[in-house]
Amino acid sequence: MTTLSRRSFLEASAAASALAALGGVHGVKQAMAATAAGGESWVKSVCRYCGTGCGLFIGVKDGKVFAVKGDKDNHNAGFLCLKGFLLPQILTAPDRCLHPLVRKEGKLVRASWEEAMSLVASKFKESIEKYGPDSVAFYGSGQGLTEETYCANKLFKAGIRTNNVEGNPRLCMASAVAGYVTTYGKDEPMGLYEDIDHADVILLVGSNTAEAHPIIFQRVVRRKETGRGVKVIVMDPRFTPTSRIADLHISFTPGNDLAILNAMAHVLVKEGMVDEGFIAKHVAFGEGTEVNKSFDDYKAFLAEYTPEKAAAIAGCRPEDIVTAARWFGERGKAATSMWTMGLNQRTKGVWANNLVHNLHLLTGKIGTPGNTPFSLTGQPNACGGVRDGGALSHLLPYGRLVANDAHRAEMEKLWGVPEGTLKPKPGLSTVDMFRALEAGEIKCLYIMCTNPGQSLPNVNRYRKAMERADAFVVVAEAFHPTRTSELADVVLPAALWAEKEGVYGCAERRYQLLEQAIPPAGEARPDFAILCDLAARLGHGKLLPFKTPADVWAEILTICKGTVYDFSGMTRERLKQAHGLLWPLPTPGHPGTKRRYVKGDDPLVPADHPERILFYGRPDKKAVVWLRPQRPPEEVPDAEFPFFLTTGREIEHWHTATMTRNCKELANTNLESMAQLHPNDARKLGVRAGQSVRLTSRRGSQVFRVKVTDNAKEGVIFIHMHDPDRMCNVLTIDAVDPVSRQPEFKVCGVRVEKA
Ligand SMILES: Nc1nc2c(c(=O)[nH]1)N[C@H]1C(S)=C(S)[C@@H](COP(=O)(O)OP(=O)(O)OC[C@H]3O[C@@H](n4cnc5c(=O)[nH]c(N)nc54)[C@H](O)[C@@H]3O)O[C@H]1N2
Ligand SMILES: Nc1nc2c(c(=O)[nH]1)N[C@H]1C(S)=C(S)[C@@H](COP(=O)(O)OP(=O)(O)OC[C@H]3O[C@@H](n4cnc5c(=O)[nH]c(N)nc54)[C@H](O)[C@@H]3O)O[C@H]1N2
Ligand code: SF4
Ligand SMILES: [Mo]
Repeated sequence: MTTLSRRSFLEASAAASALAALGGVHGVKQAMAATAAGGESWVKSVCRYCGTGCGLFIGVKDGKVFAVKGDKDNHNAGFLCLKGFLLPQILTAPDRCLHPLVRKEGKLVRASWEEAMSLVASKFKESIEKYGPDSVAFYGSGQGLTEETYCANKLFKAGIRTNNVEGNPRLCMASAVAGYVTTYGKDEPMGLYEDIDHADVILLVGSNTAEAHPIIFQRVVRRKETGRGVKVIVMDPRFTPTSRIADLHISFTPGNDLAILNAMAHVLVKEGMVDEGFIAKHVAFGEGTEVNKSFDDYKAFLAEYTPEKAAAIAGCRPEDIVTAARWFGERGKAATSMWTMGLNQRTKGVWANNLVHNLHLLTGKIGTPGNTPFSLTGQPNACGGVRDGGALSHLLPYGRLVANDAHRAEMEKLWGVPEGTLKPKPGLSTVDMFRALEAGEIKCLYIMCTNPGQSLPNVNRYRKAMERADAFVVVAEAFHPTRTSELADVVLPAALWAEKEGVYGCAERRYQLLEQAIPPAGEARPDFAILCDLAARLGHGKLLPFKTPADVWAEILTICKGTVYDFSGMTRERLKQAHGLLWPLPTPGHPGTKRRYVKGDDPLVPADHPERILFYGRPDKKAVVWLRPQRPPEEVPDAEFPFFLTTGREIEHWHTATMTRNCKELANTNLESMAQLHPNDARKLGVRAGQSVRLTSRRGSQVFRVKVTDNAKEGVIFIHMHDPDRMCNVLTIDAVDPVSRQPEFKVCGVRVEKA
């Protein structure tokens, strides 16, 4: 047993009391009690990385995190993937940002919190006074805690009075949001992970689940191994690790799966696999933005999407489309579909989402075990903080809209601000926001928990915008330097996962509490505390009067009440006890909701409703099958730029790798972005593995080494997004979906030259 020396006891109690001032000491107290007793303690939390949201326990000894272990009582049944397992290493990384930095004479130099915060406040104040509230903006993240994102949203929309509140979910989930909203009237999936265990056919479209959601993939594999005759269909241009378990893999030219999805619907209708009764009761038909079509109109629309025609457009085999439709549509078989960025990061992303929902609505395969259209969320809190919490430029919390008079009036009342405080016009969406920075219209930008200097499309353009002499850029970051912090005027050191407490909401409407395990490193502060400080300095302290994140949560429970998200029964105490809770959960005694819209499960469906399902999100209580034509991506290869470029992830790294490059097992594994070429393309170009090539698009140029791999599709080059030194986003296109405003990271044209 270790005895605590007087010195370390003093340090420990000083740290604890400093934290008590900032709040969130529950876990710390627990850990310190254990430390004082010489033992180790295990603090309940959630993985920092993907939207799978695996539950885990953080092992603390001597005030340090020494390990994590999976939570057996959570949905992940105790399993974690490698990234999750290696989380402890990020906390003590040599490039942790430990104190504020302020740019002086072109260089970022160490400053006190007081100096940094008073500079930030004075710059924001000056800009607001001189140029108005819309001259400032907030750019947040699906990785921020719910309480943090809520505070930022409230400060900017109700305090500063600008709707310029955005976040990286615009790059990620915006098309899924708009897909759910246009089809069902409200955002967020209706199913849950458990549906995988009941599915007979699993359609993975535009999702490299094996690498991006490993623990969900493991569940898919388990279902395939243990269920009888379970079929997995993968639709991805590339032959990914996910496609290795596929019973059917449809590869096609990027951007053309709208034709395939419509052709699947064509086969379902033609072969009588639709559920006429379900359609009559629960489905409406629409085109454009109007819900004014009939089933017959839809059938006429589908007539031209024969499998042959779709296959010719997409470059796949017609018989594969027929097989996919038959497996999906077979009566009595449960169908779950899951999709991610292959559909969302497209200029036709919302339409692609609608087309997946169409398949479920036509067959009635929705809302029963194993039948669900399930968008996989990318980030650990894109659902909880940004989507549900309404921290995008057009949203207000919990399903409310900026442009809706009644919603604004309701939020003004709830927030106790005068009528007319909230502006009716949506703010700028991400790409437009950075263009406004470029144009000098936005003068001050607060960036929190995201690294846009690497992750934006056509990134050099927006890096220049951040570098403008008259732009004041604040970056709250846990590491330095990053490709964004290097451009900042002020860097604020942020406490990291395990160093603060708050709620994350993952893909299946599951909210869970991350407890604090250790004090923040160095002078780092939780984003929550930084935002409260900023609010006070800007004269909006009354709006963020919170002492602890738990205080924020208590307010949030009053804001969600009565909405379709209602989780007002999810008290902090319950979250502490539970291993994740699924909303709606409107009373303290409510068990939570497995399947939304379903009678007997979802508390918002009246118990005496005559049908098994009620799509209460839309005024007519129906879901919409949309007539969405095939359209090509914004930029397709031509003589000058003859290759498709597509970008995405690999299993070892997380986005811009600020965290994963700090794990020794991952640092030397696959961090370098390489141009992944099909062997035939390599031959044609006369290049070999390891040689350097220069890739050029209409926007930029970058040298990469070549990787020759059978995973590639001929004519399509894949580059992962993780490498800060070789950024694929120098090449990507910043064209956006007209509805969701999400950029088309997945498709553009490039040419290749030997370098
Ligand atoms: N290891 C790891 N896991 C992560 C992350 C990470 O950085 N690293 N990030 C998380 C986040 S935020 C997200 S959003 C998710 C993303 O998860 P995924 O979307 O699964 O990952 P991506 O690699 O971006 O893209 C998926 C696939 O889309 C395919 N694709 C390209 N063009 C098309 C097309 O036109 N149609 C179709 N159908 N597919 C196409 C690509 O070939 C690629 O294999 O991952 C999450 N999980
Ligand atoms: N080419 C290409 N580009 C893409 C994509 C793609 O598929 N292809 N995908 C897009 C998608 S889906 C996404 S989600 C984005 C992700 O892009 P980003 O959000 O820019 O990437 P991350 O590396 O996750 O950045 C999170 C940052 O927050 C910091 N951080 C960690 N914890 C904390 C904290 O508690 N507080 C604060 N203040 N900072 C913290 C990390 O160090 C890191 O620098 O990338 C987008 N960009
Ligand atoms: S699957 Fe995602 S949430 Fe689960 S351990 Fe891996 S990275 Fe973390
Ligand atoms: Mo994402």
